[in-house]
Amino acid sequence: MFKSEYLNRVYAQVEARSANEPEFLQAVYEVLESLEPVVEANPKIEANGILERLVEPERQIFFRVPWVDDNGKVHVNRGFRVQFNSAIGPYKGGIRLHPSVNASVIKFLGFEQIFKNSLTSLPIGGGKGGSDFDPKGKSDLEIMRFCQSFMTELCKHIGADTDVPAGDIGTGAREIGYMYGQYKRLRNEFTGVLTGKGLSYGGSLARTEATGYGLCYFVEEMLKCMKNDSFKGKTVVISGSGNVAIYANQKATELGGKVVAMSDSNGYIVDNNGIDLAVVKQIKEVERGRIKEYVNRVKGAEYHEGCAGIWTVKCDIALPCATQNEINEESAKTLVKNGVIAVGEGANMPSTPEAVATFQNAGVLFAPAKAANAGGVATSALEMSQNSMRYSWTFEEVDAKLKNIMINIFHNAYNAAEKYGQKGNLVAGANIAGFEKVADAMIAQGIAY
Ligand code: NDP
Ligand code: 2IT
Repeated sequence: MFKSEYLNRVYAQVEARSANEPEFLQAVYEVLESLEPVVEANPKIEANGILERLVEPERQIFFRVPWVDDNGKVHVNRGFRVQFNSAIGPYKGGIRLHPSVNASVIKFLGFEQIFKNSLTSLPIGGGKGGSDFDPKGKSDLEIMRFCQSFMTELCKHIGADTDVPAGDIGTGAREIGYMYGQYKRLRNEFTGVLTGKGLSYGGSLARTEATGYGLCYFVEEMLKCMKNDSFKGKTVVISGSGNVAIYANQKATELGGKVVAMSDSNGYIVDNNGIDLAVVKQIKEVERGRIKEYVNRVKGAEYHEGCAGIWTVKCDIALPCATQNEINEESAKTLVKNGVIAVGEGANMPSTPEAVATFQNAGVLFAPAKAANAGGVATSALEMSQNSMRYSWTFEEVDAKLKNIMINIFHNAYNAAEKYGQKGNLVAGANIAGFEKVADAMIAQGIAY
């Protein structure tokens, strides 16, 4: 529990209301813990009920998504959009399509998005959405029918100045295209209502690469400033083999690292010569296949069943880029024993609280998700700017802005931690730096009586 009576009261209420939402409780607890010194130093936070308001979404929309498969059978999934906080801009956050999606998962993601989006320094509020629909094994037409049905309801609640969804697990360019087409049809509007769009209809160059690239820019800056080191010559392990993992691999390699392992939800591959990313891209992006196929195409590579085993592969830098709670205490201890020097979270909340503590106590540099993976949403906000201007920047222009944003996020998080007596603790620093701007805006905008 916390030292502050106020924090205990706020958390007790969240626990009572969300007893069966473990991921949401986990995310809230971590932020409240970081904010303890800020709340003590600034009585306006309690006086304005900032934390009670922050932990309760402004609006939650849960809806039925009926769709028909290729055999004419009717299916019903559940759709979610949680509009968490609009103090500093329109709600902004991805759409996750995965069978594990439920209210707890969407709420933890939406809650974290508030602070992440604030850290980007761009004007975007926090939101998240998704469905328990499983895209695996579905035909293109089934995906299209699902996306159209999903958007038929979602379109009533979003808009370019209200709420701007984007990709996440299971939602990439194909799904965004189908959703955008349906929104346009229903509303007769060509606006920047979604980001991660295709380049031919308003997408931004470098958005596809942004999360993975941004993660590596952040980790490179962290290594430089906190250890006088870099990616050069380092062995890197990256979990996942989706959008974030692929472009993290590309940038880590470009910066001089050697990526020796990647995974999907079934298992992981190890290639001590350095993973051939063109082969991974062909399997995952073009064929939508399984990662184990890699060993049939690249000599000397190994495949192991079970995705958690990837953390037993010896490395200097670990970049979890798959999903929440994928690194537990045991995996963290194994990474530390094997000499890991830095961990950068590409996925959202991939390390359990015990894993985070293990890394921090061992002196491993730890880049938390809210800060380290903010490059994706930052570039989404750049896509929104370009759509508003009806203009587009070059790849180099967007990439340069992204790099600058990531470097600034590192320094803002580092400085905030130092200011509150927690030098080097980027978890605390990211939560505090993200929070301060949102709290200021909430105080300035008053409370509706
Ligand atoms: P993708 O759908 O492109 O890829 C997800 C990858 O993670 C796949 O390799 C998938 O394996 C694996 N994975 C998914 N769920 C699980 C699971 N339950 N257990 C083990 N492995 C799993 O998603 P993204 O790359 O876009 O997202 C990855 C992470 O990054 C997520 O946490 C997301 O929230 C976060 N993120 C994404 C951003 C973006 O711009 N896309 C921005 C910021 C964060 P399989 O194919 O077997 O399912
Ligand atoms: O978790 C995330 O930040 C994302 N999935 C990206 C959100 C966005 O709006 O680009």
